Amino acid sequence: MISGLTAANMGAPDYALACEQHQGYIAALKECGLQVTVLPPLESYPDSCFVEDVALLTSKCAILSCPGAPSRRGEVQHIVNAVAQFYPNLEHINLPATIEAGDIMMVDDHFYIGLSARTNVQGAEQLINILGKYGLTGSMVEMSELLHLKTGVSYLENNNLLTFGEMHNNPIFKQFKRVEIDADESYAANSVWINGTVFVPKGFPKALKAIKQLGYQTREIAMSEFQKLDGGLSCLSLRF
Ligand code: CIR
Repeated sequence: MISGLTAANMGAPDYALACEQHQGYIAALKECGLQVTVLPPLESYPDSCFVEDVALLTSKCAILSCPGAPSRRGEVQHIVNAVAQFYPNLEHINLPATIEAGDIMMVDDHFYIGLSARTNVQGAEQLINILGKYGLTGSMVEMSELLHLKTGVSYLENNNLLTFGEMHNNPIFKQFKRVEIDADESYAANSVWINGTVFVPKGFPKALKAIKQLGYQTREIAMSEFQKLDGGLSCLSLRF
């Protein structure tokens, strides 16, 4: 990440506060009309709260990822049953392809796939092939500065994108209305549209104002402890 305040210099997360923030996140999703399945903790995989990275849930199928971080690969097998409850069509990404779904941004039936340190070209190619079987499409996005694609870009529906850093002037996004998030609020570039309300991490007033100016209802979500682990707001859930 390239903003001044990074996970590396924010200190260790407070576990009790992280649990409280996780409960707040779940409550906010429910209050916006979602049914929420909460998975049991996986103590042997400390990054497993970032469930977004291990699966891509589309309108037609679910695709289990193959994380680029070796320490996270074992998380995938633990989410299969939960995903299978909702999806008869389960697909898999297989090594040497790697992909983390934080690198995938859905815009209707199209999926932008960031080529990051975690997601390689083979991963993107396997994913695009799978999507094609279901009438969905994908395209690759070059990137060099961010952990995941959605660290720096979020689709808020209605052709609106939040962008940060290298994503702002990327020509692949030129057809969107792009709202640039300042470097000192870069963490808020990962905000999430939930049934018409945009969830924005708490504590980023310029980003919040810009999103309100787009005409959205907003809801601030306390995320400080997950930010310390490089986890964005979208990462804590799989939404479909
Ligand atoms: C990791 O490095 O994998 C976790 N500490 C953070 C993952 C955050 N996930 C995301 O941005 N989609």
